[in-house]
Amino acid sequence: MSAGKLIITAAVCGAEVTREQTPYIPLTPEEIANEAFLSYKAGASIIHLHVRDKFGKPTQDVEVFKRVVNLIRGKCPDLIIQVSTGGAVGMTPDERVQSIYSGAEMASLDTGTTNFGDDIFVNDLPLIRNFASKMAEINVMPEFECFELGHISNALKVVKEGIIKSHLHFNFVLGVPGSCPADARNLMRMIDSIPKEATWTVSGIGRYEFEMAAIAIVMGGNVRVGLEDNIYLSKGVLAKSNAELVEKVVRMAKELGREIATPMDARKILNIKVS
Ligand code: KMH
Ligand code: ZN
Repeated sequence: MSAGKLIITAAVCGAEVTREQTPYIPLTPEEIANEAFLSYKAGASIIHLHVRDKFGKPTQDVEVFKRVVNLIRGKCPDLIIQVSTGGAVGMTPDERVQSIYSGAEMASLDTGTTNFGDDIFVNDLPLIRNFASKMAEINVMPEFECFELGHISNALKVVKEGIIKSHLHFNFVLGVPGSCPADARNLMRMIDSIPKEATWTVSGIGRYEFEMAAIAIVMGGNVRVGLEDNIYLSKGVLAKSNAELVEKVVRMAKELGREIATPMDARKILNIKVS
């Protein structure tokens, strides 16, 4: 099978990871933008973006998002910025959706409710439709975040309802405690459930990050890595930067004969114009 270029997404910060878990998690706008830059230099073409407040806690404040989006654009204008509308568990929908008004061209759209460790991450259909309509209104492209097989059905339902007109791009998030386990058969089932013209990426959580990446590289999918999903470069070795995680995927892809997409390549594949 000849696969196209590999889009690498770097999820540089997330909402949950703390300095106690790793000293390398970026928290301030400058640190987050710098990690985005280093990831871009390493081969990432999309940044999945969460931001933190001045105490290092997750926030969806649009002003903070705007600040980080502008800082990133200043360093790497062609990089695709995908803001999170997932935020953190317990945030209200209104709070979560603010991020789409930050000037980014893409946003995550979580298409179903799931257990999330001890918590429940709530994404019912009215919320999904609401976020999808708001994104469509301002031409922000969604990436469907699917933690379970049924989340693909929800995404396709919203597409069928005509709310989404953009290219269909899925992210299979596998290995969140309490949600769908990260294994090859589960991933295959998800790949088989999306339309032929859609593209997909995989986020293997924790120690599954590189295992899932390897499968995506050979199956013609795309890969998300980053400290949001996994803080280790290898067993017991903390990644000192998101760039180290991206570099590892680049090495794996090279060994397996897959070329890395530049941000402009990724824009072409996903049909996203330069902002
Ligand atoms: N922080 C998680 C509860 C997303 O960015 O869209 C949700 C999340 C998904 O990270
Ligand atoms: Zn996220």
